[in-house]
Amino acid sequence: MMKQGILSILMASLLLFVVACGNDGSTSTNGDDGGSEQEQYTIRIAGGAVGPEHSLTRTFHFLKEQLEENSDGRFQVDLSVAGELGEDREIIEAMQMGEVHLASPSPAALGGFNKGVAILDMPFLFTSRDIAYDVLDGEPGQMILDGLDGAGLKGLGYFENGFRNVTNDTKPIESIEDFQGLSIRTMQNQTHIRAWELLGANPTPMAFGELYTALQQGTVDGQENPFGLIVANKFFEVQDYLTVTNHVYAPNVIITNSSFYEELPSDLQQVFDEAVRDAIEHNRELAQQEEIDARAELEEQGMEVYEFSQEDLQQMQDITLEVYEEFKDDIGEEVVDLFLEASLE
Ligand code: TK8
Repeated sequence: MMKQGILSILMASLLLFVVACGNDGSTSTNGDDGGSEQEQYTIRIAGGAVGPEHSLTRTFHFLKEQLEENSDGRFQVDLSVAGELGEDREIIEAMQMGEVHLASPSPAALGGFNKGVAILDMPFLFTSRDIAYDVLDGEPGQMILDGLDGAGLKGLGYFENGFRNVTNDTKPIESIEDFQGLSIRTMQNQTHIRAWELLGANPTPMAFGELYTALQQGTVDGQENPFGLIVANKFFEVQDYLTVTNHVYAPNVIITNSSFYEELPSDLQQVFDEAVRDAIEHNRELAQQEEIDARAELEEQGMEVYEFSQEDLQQMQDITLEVYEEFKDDIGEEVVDLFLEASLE
């Protein structure tokens, strides 16, 4: 009897050992007694550095459920959120090495892999969500996704970070002039740095994970992000003033590792694609509601909220238009023209 127990434990640990050896996400288990071979795939999802309550994090939890349920357990999802796997850049590099299989970094972090990506969060490109969805889900958006192939990445679509607005702890920003001399943290994105220079501020590029501390210690006066992130990452604790500018619609680019995807059996590729499509729809609902709830939360948290007038917004748009001219060659004239035409339709 005793001997039988040890044998089964030995067998079990041997099986575990075999499973642990597979790092490309695939494992093999015997199905039922019929002996049919059902490959199992581990999908490692990196949810990025956004807070645990943010709509993006909640979307990844939803995606995990979809992948596991719709594949009858053949997909096993290992989800890391709230910065557990580092910043966007690190996550992309881990994906290129096949260690991460799904993520949705900001365009800024992908710029080094495909120059065209920089068009995605240019100032005032999308003046409404509907226009953003139409263009991103259309030919222009697909062109950018296809452009990631060269980097061993497969672009799958777009989640929503939202419309970016400005916060600071120095003074109310009520008009363009109030940007003068303010040190504003930006993403590590040349077009954003240039836009803030043109507006008279001192842009300070910095990784997202360092932002809260930089605001707390006064290394920078302010930053710009959607309401949802200002709440989820608690920037309201270290910022007093919020100015509504909606100066950039920020999408997040959903990516996977090309070879991981290609090696999936076709029926699981279908499950994977459908789950991502459902998650995009779910994410947009969450993000839209989050924008409303988060703005109310920021007022409840005592932030002083200022709205830019139409004149100030138009002036901000006119000043930052210069960025399109300056980066047209870098991004690619064809890409810039296609997005501008599509976003004006
Ligand atoms: C989160 C960032 C964030 C972005 C930023 O990793 O850096 O300000 O808005 O979403 O990618």
